[in-house]
Amino acid sequence: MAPPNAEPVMPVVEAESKKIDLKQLAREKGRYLVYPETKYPEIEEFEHHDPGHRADPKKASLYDNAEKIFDLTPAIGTEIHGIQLSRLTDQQKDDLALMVAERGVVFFRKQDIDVHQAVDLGKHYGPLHPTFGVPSPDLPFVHVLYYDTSMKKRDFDYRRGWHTDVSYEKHTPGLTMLKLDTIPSCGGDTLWCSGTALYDRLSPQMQRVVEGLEAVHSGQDQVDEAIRLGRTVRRDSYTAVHPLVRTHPVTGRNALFVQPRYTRSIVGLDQDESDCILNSLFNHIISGYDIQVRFKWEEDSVAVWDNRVTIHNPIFDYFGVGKRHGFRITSLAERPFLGKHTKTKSKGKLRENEDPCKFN
Ligand SMILES: O=C(O)CCC(=O)C(=O)O
Ligand SMILES: [Fe+2]
Repeated sequence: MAPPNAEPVMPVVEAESKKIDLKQLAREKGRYLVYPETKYPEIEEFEHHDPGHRADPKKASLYDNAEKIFDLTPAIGTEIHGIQLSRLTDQQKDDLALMVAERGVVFFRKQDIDVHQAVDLGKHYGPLHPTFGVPSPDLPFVHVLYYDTSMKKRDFDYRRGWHTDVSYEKHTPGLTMLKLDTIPSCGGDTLWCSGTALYDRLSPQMQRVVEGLEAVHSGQDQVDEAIRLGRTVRRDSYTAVHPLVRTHPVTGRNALFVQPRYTRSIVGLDQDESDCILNSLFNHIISGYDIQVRFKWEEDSVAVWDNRVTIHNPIFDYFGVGKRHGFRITSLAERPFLGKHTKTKSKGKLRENEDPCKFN
């Protein structure tokens, strides 16, 4: 482990890194991840300019060039055929940001994008989130997923697997992409739930209750795990306070922003009161079958989701079946805020929240 007072250094820029083929690495070396002894500074505050603001509302750059675009469920999930993420024009990148904001998650198949191109694409959407367990020290923003048959099936409470990525950060992720290049013969699907639909279907009274609340999100269990395994703890703080309802800056829609993985407690309530509200909201996610999509991966599929308006849950049913490998690139967006004027689908028009816009 690095000494506790090691100087934090900013992760280096990937442009200078050597080309690396992760699929080949996974095939030849197995679990190839490294855990560099590097400390990172706190993620600095920044102003987020969402590329979705530059999008064409019709997203013609995608519709006019794809072979096929179709929705997987009414509430969430769209699949695009005939477009390579490795060759998007700037307009297509911006239109994709809007489509992902509106549909929650967008899927692509047979993608040739490599990890270096994915890092470049991710930077279009915001600063990248540095992670633990990387392919090499000069690829600090590449979150690797690797599981094979040597790994023991864990007892896992799937209800608690629902999460939005790294919500313990002050700036939480917006557009996030995951490519899987190796998949087991069956199993390993991933579920996404629409946070927008979760908010919309709360009663107006409950919407007002949750709109007035903030929650503590914590990644302390990841820190504890790093300490247990003797790895460097990258930063000092893994806790943030966020509103329970956040507004998407481009669509103006509100989304429920809690999940069992990282949301710990509601500010100002005692633990019993907080548990009562949070458990009820977690059940709202778990039982929302009609506002979830379940994706069956193929080799070289890519999922692109907006972590501001979705909650996801990987299904670990494939231990003993085969290897599953890929990488995730996570672009940070604005600090979560509850806007003053927001759109609700149920009413189909602008509604003014009673609370002032205190999170901006
Ligand atoms: O394994 C998966 O399908 C998703 C894992 C996950 O939660 C992520 O990459 O953010
Ligand atoms: Fe995740």
